[in-house]
Amino acid sequence: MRRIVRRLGAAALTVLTTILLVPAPAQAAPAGLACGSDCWVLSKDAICWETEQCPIDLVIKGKIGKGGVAVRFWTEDLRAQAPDDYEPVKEGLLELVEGDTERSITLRLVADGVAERDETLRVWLTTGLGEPLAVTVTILDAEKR
Ligand SMILES: [Ca+2]
Repeated sequence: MRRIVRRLGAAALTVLTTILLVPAPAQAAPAGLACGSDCWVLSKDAICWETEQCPIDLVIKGKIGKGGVAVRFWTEDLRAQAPDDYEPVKEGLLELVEGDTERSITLRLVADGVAERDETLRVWLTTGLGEPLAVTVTILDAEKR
């Protein structure tokens, strides 16, 4: 009897250890921006070469209402600095219309011809519903290419 209890204890400990050691999935679920009562704009972080324009892809899940939804967006410097590394956006506007499933926002990056570290900036999006959505954009230095 005692052996069974001990074995059960060991099994329980193994299960517990597994639960504790398996890390929570970081960014497994894409971040979402509410665009209606049954509508979400999903996005992933973007990575682009500095010599390119940088598309930020948005996927729309659910239903956009008849009047459409205005998504306002703006950029924020992180290590990347506007306007040296990219063209800043202060008041961007993307109008989602009924039936949209995929849209994108394009950032213009600035190639400087100088070797530097990869740099990041942030793009904020809001519909005025719920929390704004932050997308991180990584700019890869083309001199390392
Ligand atoms: Ca560069």
